[in-house]
Amino acid sequence: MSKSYNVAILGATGAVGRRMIEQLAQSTINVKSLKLLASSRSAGTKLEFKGQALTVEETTPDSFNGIDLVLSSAGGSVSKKFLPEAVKRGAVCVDNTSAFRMEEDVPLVVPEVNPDALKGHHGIIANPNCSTIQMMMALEPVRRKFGLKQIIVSTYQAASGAGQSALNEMKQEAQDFLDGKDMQADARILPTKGDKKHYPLAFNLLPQIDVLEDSGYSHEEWKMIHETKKIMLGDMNSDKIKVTATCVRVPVPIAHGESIYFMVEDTSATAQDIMQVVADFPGNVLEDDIKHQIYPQPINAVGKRETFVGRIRPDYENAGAFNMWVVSDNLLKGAAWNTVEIAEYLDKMDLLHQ
Ligand code: NAP
Ligand code: 3JM
Repeated sequence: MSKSYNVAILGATGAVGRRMIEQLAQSTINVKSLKLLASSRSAGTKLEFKGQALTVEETTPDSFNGIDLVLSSAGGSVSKKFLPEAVKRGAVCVDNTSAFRMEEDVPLVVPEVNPDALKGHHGIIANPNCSTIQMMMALEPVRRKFGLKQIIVSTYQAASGAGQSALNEMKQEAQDFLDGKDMQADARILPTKGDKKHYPLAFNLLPQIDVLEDSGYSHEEWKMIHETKKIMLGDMNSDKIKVTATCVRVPVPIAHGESIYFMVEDTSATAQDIMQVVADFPGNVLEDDIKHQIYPQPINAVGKRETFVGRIRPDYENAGAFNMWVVSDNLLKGAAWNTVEIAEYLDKMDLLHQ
């Protein structure tokens, strides 16, 4: 008989939090009780878990009394404020935000890729950024078999990655555009909430995700580079794999796309070999049949836990280099499902305790 747990979801009313409730209901985790936490704004809201209506509560440090497992997705500052309180009270926290990802004693985990990193946890486990996760799923099987020297990635990131309010904003802009109205006035959140200027996303592309840094890169690009090194090599600053990224927000509601150019160490690898290892990796679906125009598309990935990979082809001008196209639901494998899957691994590995 597996253990049962008192679980709390922090940020339960958000785009990710609502999917955490769904994914937890479908998981192998034996839930003794579930507490739904958010801010005072949505305290009193009722949400359903396994057919039962639960009332959302305002979060306070004492919300975590008696909780074994916290699934957290309410933004970095909320995690920084509350997760140490939850850990103090004995809970294990799986955090979806970037708050703790780069701390040395915090494992950064994609369960199919580096499950053993969970063994070193001290109460907090970080879920990587959505764009990093799907890239790790596509490239880890390649790294294991052929070695990886370099990754050059351009992302095509869905509006929902910036939260429910960003998705609503894009839909309003699209409506206004079609009605012949000015859509500039609707832009209040994107490219990123805290920044000085806001631009419409509907019928547009925004090459800024998260804040822009003095280096010239956006913080999202920085995350992809350093999270990749921490997950694949155990060192966020390793130079063993060179990584660079361009992150772009596109007017797609859900599911991120990525165009990935990569170089392997074993130059005898063929595109067929790459397809084989990608297809054999658990959690991946190879959709690569150019004769029949089969390739991954966001509209087909929505609601799925898998990572979809296609358009795998060699760079005929550069031995050992390839291109691929990767799509996954940013709210599921990129966030809620990867978090719940980490909790399933912690349970199975008997690590759901401090
Ligand atoms: P969202 O739709 O805006 O939802 C935000 C959630 O946080 C809501 O439940 C909100 O509750 C809650 N919240 C806000 N301030 C709070 C506070 N002071 N105390 C308690 N709860 C508070 O955003 P989302 O898309 O679900 O994303 C949430 C967070 O998850 C992001 O900020 C990000 O850090 C992380 N995330 C990670 C990934 C990833 O790549 N792994 C992807 C997406 C998001 P109210 O209803 O009360 O406002
Ligand atoms: C994805 O702290 C915040 O306001 C959230 C910003 C955010 C993050 C983050 O940095 O945690 C929005 C969307 C992420 C992420 O996963 O890195």
